[in-house]
Amino acid sequence: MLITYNPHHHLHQGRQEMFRGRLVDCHETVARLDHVLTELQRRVIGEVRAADPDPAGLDDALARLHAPRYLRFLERAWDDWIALDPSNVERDALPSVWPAPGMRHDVLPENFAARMGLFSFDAGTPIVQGSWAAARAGAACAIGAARIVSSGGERGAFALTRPPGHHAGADFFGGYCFLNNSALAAQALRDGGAARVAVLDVDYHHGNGTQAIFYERSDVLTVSIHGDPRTEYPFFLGHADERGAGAGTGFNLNLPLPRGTDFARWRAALDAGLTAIASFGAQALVVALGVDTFEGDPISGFKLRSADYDTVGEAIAAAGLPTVFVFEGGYAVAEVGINTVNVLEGFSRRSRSP
Ligand code: Q9C
Ligand code: ZN
Repeated sequence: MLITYNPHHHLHQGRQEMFRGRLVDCHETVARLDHVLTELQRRVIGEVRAADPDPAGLDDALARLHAPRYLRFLERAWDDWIALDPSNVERDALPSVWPAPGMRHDVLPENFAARMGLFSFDAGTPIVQGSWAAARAGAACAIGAARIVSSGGERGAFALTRPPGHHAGADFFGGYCFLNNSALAAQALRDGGAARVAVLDVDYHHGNGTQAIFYERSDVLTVSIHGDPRTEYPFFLGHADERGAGAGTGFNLNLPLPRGTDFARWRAALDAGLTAIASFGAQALVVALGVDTFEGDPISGFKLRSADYDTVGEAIAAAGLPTVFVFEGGYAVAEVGINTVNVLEGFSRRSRSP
């Protein structure tokens, strides 16, 4: 399989996120991706290549799924933040005010703090000077991986990128995410000729952004296995009764599991998800690959062990679909590389001898 990484990921390096009334060090760090790259050099799974950060048609592809005014906001956010006060260069931009339901979302505020709130849903996702450049190149990485799989060049590809994407919606950031890399990869597979594409989100947290983007569409099935939103982030989406709307009714599947879930129970949910993907008749698959389901993850609550990830990769390969893996969460920094590469190794082995 082909591995492409975002060569600009290090430009996004948030300092602090809001947690229980204080600012704490960001969990979503440059080291996460670096550990995966190091592991990929130690255990060769396939060719590792820097992604083209600015391929043809990138901005059009972003505007297919994201609102133009949101993209303009992200592109200019850092300059607007510095314009408020030049000394802001030493501080991350974080939102602190949001429009509640019933308040106006249609009027674009002139005030920067208000725009930050309009386009976000948490105070855990700092914007820094390089956030836009890193996020845009990351989206390019995911789209590029999908284009390679579409062209039949590879059965599997891995877009190794950060910041992650699955919490980002058409017009909001949050959950460490700005652009929805997994959704953009799914759309690129559609554009490449796959009539039906499935997104399988195995990150610990519900893929609320991806669900929202495709909620009324029948050509993309979204499946997410995650901590039950009654107790787990992102709290306000991800329940089992969310099945899609309009033309998309029946094309969203949520498989919430309680905090503390072990691999046997998680594996049963994976099988249910893969069964749904087979019944849907998917012609291509995107895996939103978060490894924050690991027992040692500092912000999550499932109990998967390192060896389990190999089994996960094998089960995904057994679906027999052209597959694009997109890197999402995983915060047990020392083990993120091993766990991620275990998935890819299981997938590759099973792909070669089905
Ligand atoms: N102190 C992804 O895994 N906040 N995002 C958790 C921890 C948000 C996770 C609070 C977690 C977002 C891509
Ligand atoms: Zn996560």
